[in-house]
Amino acid sequence: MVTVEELFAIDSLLSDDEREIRDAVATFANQRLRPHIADWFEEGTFPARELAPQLGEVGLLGMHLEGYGCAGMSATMYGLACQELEAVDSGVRSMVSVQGSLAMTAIHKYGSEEQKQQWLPEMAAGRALGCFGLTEPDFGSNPGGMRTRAKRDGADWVLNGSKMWITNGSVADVAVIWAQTEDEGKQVIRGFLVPTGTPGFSAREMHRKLSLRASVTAELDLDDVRLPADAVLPESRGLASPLGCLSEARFGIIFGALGAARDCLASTIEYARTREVFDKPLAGYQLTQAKLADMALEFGKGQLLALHLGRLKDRHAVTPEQVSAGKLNSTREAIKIARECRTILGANGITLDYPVLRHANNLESVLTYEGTAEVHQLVLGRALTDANAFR
Ligand code: TGC
Ligand code: FAD
Repeated sequence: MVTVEELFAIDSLLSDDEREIRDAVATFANQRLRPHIADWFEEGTFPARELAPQLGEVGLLGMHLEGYGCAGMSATMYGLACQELEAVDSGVRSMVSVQGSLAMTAIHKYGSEEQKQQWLPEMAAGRALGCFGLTEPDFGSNPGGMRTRAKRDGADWVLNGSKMWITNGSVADVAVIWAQTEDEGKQVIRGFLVPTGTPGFSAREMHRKLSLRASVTAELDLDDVRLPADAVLPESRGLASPLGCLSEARFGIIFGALGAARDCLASTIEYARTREVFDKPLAGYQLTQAKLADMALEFGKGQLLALHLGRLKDRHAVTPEQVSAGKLNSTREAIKIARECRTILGANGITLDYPVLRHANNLESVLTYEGTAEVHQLVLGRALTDANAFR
């Protein structure tokens, strides 16, 4: 018997260092997170602040960034780490993605030296948490239409607006807020670092989620939030700035979503081998085997694509369209795998005793955030035809 990873000899494509990092993250995730995840999901809680220093100690926060206390690992290593975290739960990977790929990356790419020195070492250690406020109630897929405004008042900036669906929003110390500014008479989107204790900033945790329950999601309100001149990320200019951060987080999801799929497959195969129906194990029926074979094939193809994109990214040669292709493929196939696995588990599949429906429900969010599946189809369609079908 082989695992789905052994079937495709995935380990043979990794270096010793890559396997070592992956295994260390898997050990951490299985020992510290997996025993609690079903309870966190059921309760709709995630102890982000308690876990952050532990994730920081393992080097998982801003793992792919250089300097400022960050681990400076390769893109492929970061992807493999995301996969092990998401094999436990998409909420865990989400917390790490938002901290490292979004909030820290925004500061690393577009911040001043003072901003980097102030925030990055604390965030890498998990002593400070960040969030990334791009989406608004009326502007999700089309963030370029955002209504949040930052206006000059003397040397200060004054921010007004609201953000929605913001991961880590109500537990963050600093919010990276994207806002429209007036620059020489032209509207330009820029990023601002908003310490969450600033008067006029408020965050309200969102409840009643049926997906990503082990993750903090919040609405943010900015009501005349007055910030000093140096709160702006000086190198941020235009929608390309937040989108540049999204490319980093989307890359992590290419690997991550396959971790959830792999976990579904592993628990389903184990179940099918022991569950007896009509007097023999479910695994011995052709219909079950056809399902497992097709799912394993999609997992393997997705994993090979993820590694190919990781290698391209490590050579600084990956394009946003290639990242879109990977994000679309991994999330779409992972959710199909999770739902198909659920059928094999029968009624047991609808409980939290097995990870399968939890993963499937989480993957609804993963399919939607960081660009919906349709947005990535349109990105690929535009690249293939030169025709923009967004508008
Ligand atoms: P468009 O004209 O296509 O682009 C505007 C400028 O941005 C550049 N660009 C990119 N740069 C870097 N990386 C990318 N992926 C980029 N995509 C585009 C582009 O070259 C252009 O640059 P310039 O210099 O010419 O100005 O803009 P558009 O308004 O037509 O929109 C394109 C579209 C729809 C693809 C984009 O708006 C989009 O990606 N929408 C989806 C929004 C999204 O993904 N939101 C995610 C919010 S964060 C989140 O969900 C966190 S979830 C938690 C977790 O990660 O776990
Ligand atoms: P909409 O944009 O309203 O889309 C609705 C439907 O219309 C989708 O099917 C979409 O594909 C489709 N659609 C949109 N445009 C087109 C088009 N041109 N042609 C055809 N179909 C189209 N955002 C942040 O900024 N920071 C975060 O930390 C964050 N965390 C999140 C956490 C969770 C759990 C979730 C669920 C979301 C999070 N988001 C975050 C928001 C997320 O990025 C958005 O939900 C996503 O970008 C989609 O926006 P929307 O929900 O407004 O959907």
